[in-house]
Amino acid sequence: MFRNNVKGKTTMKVQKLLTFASVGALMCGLSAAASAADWKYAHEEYEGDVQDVFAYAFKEHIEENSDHTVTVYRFGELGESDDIMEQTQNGILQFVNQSPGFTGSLIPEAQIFFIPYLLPTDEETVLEFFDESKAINEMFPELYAEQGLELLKMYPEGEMVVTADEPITSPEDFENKKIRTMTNPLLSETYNAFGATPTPLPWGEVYGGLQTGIIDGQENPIFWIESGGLYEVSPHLTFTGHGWFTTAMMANQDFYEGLPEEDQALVQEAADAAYDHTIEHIQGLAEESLEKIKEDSDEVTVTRLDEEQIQAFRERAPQVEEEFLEMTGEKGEELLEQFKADLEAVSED
Ligand code: 6CS
Repeated sequence: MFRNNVKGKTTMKVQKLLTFASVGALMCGLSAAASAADWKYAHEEYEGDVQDVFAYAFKEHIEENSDHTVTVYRFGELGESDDIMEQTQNGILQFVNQSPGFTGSLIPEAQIFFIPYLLPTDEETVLEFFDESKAINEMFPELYAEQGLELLKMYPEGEMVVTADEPITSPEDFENKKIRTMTNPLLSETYNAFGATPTPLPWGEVYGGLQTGIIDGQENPIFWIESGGLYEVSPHLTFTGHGWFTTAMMANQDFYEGLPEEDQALVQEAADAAYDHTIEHIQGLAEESLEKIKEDSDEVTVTRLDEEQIQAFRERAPQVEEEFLEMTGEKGEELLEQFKADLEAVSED
């Protein structure tokens, strides 16, 4: 893992140079790559993390069932999340995994995942929702298609947990706290509503920001708090129950539509296989990661908000929902309605 926080130490300058060099190399190899059918796939995480597990399961399925190969690029190899999305839209990469946390400016409706307390905390219900939701499986593909992207899967990575320099039990505790958010406007609204000062930053600046006190906290799933060593520099963990880290895996649509039918089917099957494998992988992952954190640090505290404490945050959710509707108009309203209907359907079982 990246205990020494490679991303924190790598200066932006060096990272940009690396990105430039790597993208240049990709472009030079582009025509050869197309005929050799070596598909390039970038994601936002590190070796063994959830998006990496998905990517390697996808690669394995493709390579076991065809002559094609898949080259996987992890965080930092080709730049930040925004860079790999741009490279995919430009056709330099064929596949990308980008979390809606960074897709907000491109597809404002993808910010729906940041309306707090919309998704339940119960893992089984959430997994059933992703499997069966019309909003996820039918409406989102249309929204991504408008941006030249063939959405192959959306999947949850884990429940969001807040880490900070002090335990957070109420909106008052968030006062004057600079909380790092992924770079989408609605997530800033959520933390505004929660009483904090939202500070949108790309991932590469988070560990260093916490270490130097530029930010006072952040949110992420437990596996990432563990694998990134975030608890070392932000040791007070609070389960607020307000949402899940969700992500999306997709292809450049021109590339996908240009594939022969059998290759399109192969890609769909590989995405299905990777999804099943990843869903299995995430079950129990948060508990395991929390154990590792507790074993490694005496400083860490874990706070699970009770119903009354949660209520103080939950009652601030409607203003974020309103903001979402303002940002997304009719399309967002339709999506939200379907999202809620799909949630109700799985919650009733
Ligand atoms: O907080 C972030 O920016 C990162 N969190 C996760 C779980 N995956 C990738 C993302 O960049």
